[in-house]
Amino acid sequence: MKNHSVEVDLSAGEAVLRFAPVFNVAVPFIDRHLQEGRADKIVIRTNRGVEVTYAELAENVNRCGNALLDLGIEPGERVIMIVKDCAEFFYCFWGAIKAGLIPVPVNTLLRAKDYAYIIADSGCTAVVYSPEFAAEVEAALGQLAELPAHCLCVEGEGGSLQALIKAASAALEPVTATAEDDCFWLYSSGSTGSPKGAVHRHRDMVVSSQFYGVQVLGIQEDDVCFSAAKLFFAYGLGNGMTFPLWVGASTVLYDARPTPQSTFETIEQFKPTLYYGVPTLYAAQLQVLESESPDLSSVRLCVSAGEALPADIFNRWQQRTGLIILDGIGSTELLHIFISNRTDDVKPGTSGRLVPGYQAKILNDAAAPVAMGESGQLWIRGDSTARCYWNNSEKTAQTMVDGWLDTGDTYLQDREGYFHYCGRNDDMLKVGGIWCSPFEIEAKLIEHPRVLEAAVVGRSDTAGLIKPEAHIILQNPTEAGDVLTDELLAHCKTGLAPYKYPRWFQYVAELPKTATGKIQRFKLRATLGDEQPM
Ligand code: 3UK
Repeated sequence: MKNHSVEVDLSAGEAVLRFAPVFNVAVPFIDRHLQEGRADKIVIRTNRGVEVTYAELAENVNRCGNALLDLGIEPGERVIMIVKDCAEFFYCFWGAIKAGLIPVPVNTLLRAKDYAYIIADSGCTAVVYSPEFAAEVEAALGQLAELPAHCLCVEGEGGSLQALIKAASAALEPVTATAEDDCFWLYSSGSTGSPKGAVHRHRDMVVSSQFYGVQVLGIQEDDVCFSAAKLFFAYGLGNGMTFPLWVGASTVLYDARPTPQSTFETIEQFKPTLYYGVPTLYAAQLQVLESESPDLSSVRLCVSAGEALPADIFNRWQQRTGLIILDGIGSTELLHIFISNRTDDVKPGTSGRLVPGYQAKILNDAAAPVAMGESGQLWIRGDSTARCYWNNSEKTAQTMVDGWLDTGDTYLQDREGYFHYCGRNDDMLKVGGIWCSPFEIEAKLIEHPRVLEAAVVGRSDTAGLIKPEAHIILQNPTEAGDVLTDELLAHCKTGLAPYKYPRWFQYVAELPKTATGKIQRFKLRATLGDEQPM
């Protein structure tokens, strides 16, 4: 086989992927399009009016790879990317991979404390950030004992990544690698609040693009993708970057916070065929649809992931727009969606059936398979699974066993083969599709001088979506009331990522605990929301 090529063999029914012994994944995703005649096709359009062709993409990927090498970054070293959705995200991510460096895209909504942890944990050589995040990044650097060798702002005069890209050579040979070699990392939040770096290999983006992108979404060259979920999230990375690049399609990038309004405007302006959101955004968009009728006629299919999509949201969206939302479950560790509904096979309120290329087993507490229709812990096997967690052999050994990955989710499979989500096995919450640790919010609340103890649990809002609720014991119970709630809210909003503040505050006299003093969060969990969240 030609170096850096991959064969998709469809003869056996299910696709089999064969990778050339020498394989750098930047070649099939970037350079291949020039050989296949797409040089002049526009691949990226942004809300700032930027348009990038496949030829310009390949050239800037080379320039950026060279710019990073020119700084003295060595093969295998990490480049942390705190970068908004923009063309430079592509240049940096793929330039690093082509040059043998490890790009690590990070959630841009995090705070200085989180960045300080990730920078130190990754042992990165460089941090690249968009100017919007400069304050948090600079504060993070101020908290570190040892600074990374390079910190680069993407934009700006002299010394910025953009300036280095312009000045660097446009010729770069792909570093020799194999499909099994480490390629990029993604951080996922752990229940103790410390994020874990999932180490992904060169083959992983090919596997998710082919099995989910091509075989489930049916993505083709003429599709136009728009992901409201950002590129730093494994979900957005596939939706808005790897899937379109795999088939020579194009993508629309929006670099600010996705609101229902901005999302509808982007759809009207750029006419995507594939639209990817999260349940919270679909719920908010449905509210706007009560009074407005944006033109969504370009869209052939909508996708949802990150948290379970309630059947009610699916039904209302279909009634209002005539479009199907395909719900599927994915994870950072598996890179993308491994159980999904299909365009011709949807069961609203379920995650659907297995994606080709993946296997599932549902185990009881004794690690034995449950009977059909019973719930248990969902384990998944597939070729896009991370090799390990960086620097965390204990967590790796617990979660990744004989090629199987413990998703941390409780699921049941019904007689027709559909998988039903039944909740997490830990206390972690998904809020707007993004991880949220109750421990982290509790720690923030307890910092406040008026708070004696706090327990945070997930509670469903009126749309059936989970948000954090705080149960609080005060130093002085007579202070309970709206004034204090406003003060605690303001306290949480500084120092915590913006989606992490509690939406309800309950002042209580005591918290349910085990004999050993551990808070029994399950006893606090309310299932039905009757009050509007804040
Ligand atoms: C939960 C869902 C029910 C579930 C992701 C698509 O969400 C992604 O990755 P994360 O690592 O979180 C994984 C966890 O999120 N979850 C995700 N989707 C669903 N629960 N229904 C769903 N449809 O707890 C899972 O273990 O942030 C989603 C593609 C790539 C991804 N990384």
